[in-house]
Amino acid sequence: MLIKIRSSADLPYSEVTPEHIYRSRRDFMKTAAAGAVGVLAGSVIGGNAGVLEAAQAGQLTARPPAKGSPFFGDPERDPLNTFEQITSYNNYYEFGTGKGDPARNAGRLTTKPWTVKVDGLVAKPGNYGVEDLVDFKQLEERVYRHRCVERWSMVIPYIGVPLSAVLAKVQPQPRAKFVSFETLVRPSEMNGLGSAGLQWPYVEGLRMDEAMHPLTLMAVGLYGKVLPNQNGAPLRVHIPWKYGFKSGKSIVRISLTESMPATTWAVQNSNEYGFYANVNPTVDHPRWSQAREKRLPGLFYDRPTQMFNGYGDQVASLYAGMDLRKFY
Ligand SMILES: Nc1nc2c(c(=O)[nH]1)N[C@H]1C(S)=C(S)[C@@H](COP(=O)(O)O)O[C@H]1N2
Ligand SMILES: [Mo]
Repeated sequence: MLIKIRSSADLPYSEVTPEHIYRSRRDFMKTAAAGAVGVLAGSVIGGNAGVLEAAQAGQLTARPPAKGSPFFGDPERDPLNTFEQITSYNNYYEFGTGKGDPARNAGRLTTKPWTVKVDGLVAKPGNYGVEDLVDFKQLEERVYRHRCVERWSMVIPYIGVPLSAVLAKVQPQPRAKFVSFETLVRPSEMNGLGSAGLQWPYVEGLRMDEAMHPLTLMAVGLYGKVLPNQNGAPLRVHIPWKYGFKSGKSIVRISLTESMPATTWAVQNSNEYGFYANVNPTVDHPRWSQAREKRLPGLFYDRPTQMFNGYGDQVASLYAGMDLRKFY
């Protein structure tokens, strides 16, 4: 069944980086948290001044996270990385394996129009435009820690919707136990396909309860701006308690299945991490310890890695009874 293919040509876009908006908002929150300008924070921040300003500048608008929620993060412990850092140090092997390669090479990627094929165990399979899957009037900001299996980490203010809201549109059948995300393979625009040593397409996936978890985000932007190509435009998932490789970029297919999908990294390096790949300081990579991490732009592995990347309160129950060493 074909639903509809709509062009993404009307996706909002702007070159302006509203980083100052985000920084001032969060600095403001810090002061507010200290009690100094609580009333002002309640009316101005709660009233979403930063997002309004961004809207006037032609940016994506999004509901900011409530202070104290897991979506807000901890500005003291986890200050935001800059837009420059987040968009110049990337893993996106389709554009090369160097950290600067995606920023250098992903500019040629065409993201409009964009079609996502939804298939498998869903009531509404079909080809969807981005705006058919993501309600741009319901965007939320989520400040998430991002932890790569290589031990570097960042703090990123993503914009998106819960993946559960995307799945609600296509209606998984009760038999669906897993969801997988296949990402773009387009040799005419991707220069790194031949040299990365990976099999394409890049496929990652989640168990259904992981996919439906409120932390799991379908991201379409960051820093209030449409997602830069090197970060996975026009849409990528982000699962903040898992190693970064689980968060596939530039998604072109979403499949619902009864059996566990074969995912790129589990197939590629079956001796390293399995399907779940939850951040776990006690399970080392075969070639390095995961006990510590390097928070960019720092140079040293001086931060203790947090179990589930610090999101254990929210997600540990998903894995009750599972063998941590075997599956994480
Ligand atoms: N399609 C695709 N998705 C991908 C990757 C990739 O190489 N190709 N790299 C993964 C890895 S290893 C990480 S750490 C994150 C990096 O996301 P970022 O560059 O936006 O921070 O993307 C993940 N998603
Ligand atoms: Mo990664």
